[in-house]
Amino acid sequence: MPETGEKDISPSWVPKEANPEFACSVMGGIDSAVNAVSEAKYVPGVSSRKFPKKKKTSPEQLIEGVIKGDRMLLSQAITLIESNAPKDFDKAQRVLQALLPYTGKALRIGISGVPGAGKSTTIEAFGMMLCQMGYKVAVLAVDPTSSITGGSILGDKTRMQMLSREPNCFIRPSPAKGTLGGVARKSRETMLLCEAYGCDVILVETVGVGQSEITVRSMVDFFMLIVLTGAGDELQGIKKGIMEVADAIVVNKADGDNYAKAVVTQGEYERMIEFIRPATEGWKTHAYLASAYTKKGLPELWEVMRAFERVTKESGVFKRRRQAQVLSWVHSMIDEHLHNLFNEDPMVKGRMPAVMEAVVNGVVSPSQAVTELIRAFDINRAAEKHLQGYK
Ligand SMILES: Nc1nc2c(ncn2[C@@H]2O[C@H](COP(=O)(O)OP(=O)(O)OP(=O)(O)O)[C@@H](O)[C@H]2O)c(=O)[nH]1
Ligand SMILES: [Mg+2]
Repeated sequence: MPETGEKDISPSWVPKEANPEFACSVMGGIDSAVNAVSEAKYVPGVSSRKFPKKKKTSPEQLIEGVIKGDRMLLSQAITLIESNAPKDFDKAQRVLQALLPYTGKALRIGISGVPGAGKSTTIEAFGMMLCQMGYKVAVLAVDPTSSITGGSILGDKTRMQMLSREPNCFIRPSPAKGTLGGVARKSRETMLLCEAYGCDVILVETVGVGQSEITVRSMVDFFMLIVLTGAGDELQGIKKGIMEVADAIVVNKADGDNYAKAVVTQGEYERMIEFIRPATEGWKTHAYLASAYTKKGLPELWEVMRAFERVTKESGVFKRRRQAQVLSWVHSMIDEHLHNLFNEDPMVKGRMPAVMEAVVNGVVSPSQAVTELIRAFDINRAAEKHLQGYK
C-alpha cells in the first residue's frame, strides 16, 4: 500500500490490507498531457507525432529528380506509374509526358527462356559486365505470373545480389498485379522513366511461358532467347514461334562438363535457324555459347548487340520498329480500354447472363448475341464514367 498522502494507483484486485511487497511494483501512469516519448507538454493544435506525416512528392519534383538521376525519386515515379488508383493516373501521365523528350536513347534488350535456363544469372553477370564498362543499366521484369506465385521477385532479388548493390544498376521487379496487358503497360512506362533517368541499356526479363515473350518482343529492340543444352530433347518444349522472334539464341551453361554438349547444341540450333525467317530484317540470327558462371561469351554477346544496333540503325529498321511498337502499344491500350468499358457497363452486365444462356441453349446465334449486347452498351455513358474516374 502506498504511503498516506499518495494517490492509490493499485489495481482493484489488490487486497486493501496487502503489504507494499504485494505483487509487482505498480507504476503510475503518465500524465496524458505529456508526450510519452519526448516528454514534451501537449500543446493544443500541435501534432504530438514523433515523425511528421510524409509529404507526397509533387509531379514536378519527380520529373526533376528523374532527370537529375535521383534513384529514390525514380522509384517513387515508378510506384506512381504502377498505381492502380484512378487519382494517380493523371499525375503519372503528367510525369511521363514531361519526361518523354528525355527517353528513347537506351538499347532495349529482351531476355527470355524456359524456367531455369539461367536468365537471371545471365542478367546478373551481363549487367555487372556492362556496369564495369561504364554503362548505366536498368533491369526490369515482365512476369504476369508473379501475382499468382509471388515467388519470382524474391528469387530474382537473391539471384542478382551483386547487381542489386551496383550503383550504376537499377533493378525493378515485375509489377505484381494485373493482366499481361496491364503489367506490360507499366513495364513500358517504367522503361521510359529509366531512360529519362539516364540508363544506356535496359534488360527486360520475361518468364518463358504464355504470351509474355511476344509482349516483351514488342517493347524491345533486341530479343535474346536463352536455351539449355540437349536441344534434341528440349526442342520439343520450345515453341517455334519464339525462335522466330529471336535475334540471338544463347546456349547457356557452356562450362565444365557441359561445354561439349553445349557445342553440339549450338550446332543443332544453327541448323534449325536456317529454316526460320529472320526476326529482324537485314539481320541474321545465330546461336552463341555463353556461361553466366565463367562469364565466357558475354563480351562477345555485347559485341553482337552493338553490331545489331549499328546495322539496324543504318538501315532504318531500328527506327521503323520503334515507331511500329509505339503504335501497336496505342492500339492494344485502346482494345484493353474498350474491353473493360464494355464488360463493366451495367447494361451489358445485366443482359449478359440471359443472352449467354440463350446462346448455350441454341436459341440465339453467337452473332445475334453480340449484336444484342453491343446495342445494350451505352458507349457515351461508359466513356463519361471512365473519364470521371481519372479526375
Ligand atoms: N553451370 C551453370 N549453371 C548456371 C549458369 N547460369 C545459371 N545456372 C544455374 O541454373 C539455375 C537456374 O538459373 P536462373 O538464373 O535462376 O534461371 P532463370 O531462367 O532466371 O529461371 P526462372 O527465373 O525460374 O525462370 C541456377 O541454379 C543457376 O545457378 C551457368 O552459366 N552455368
Ligand atoms: Mg529468373
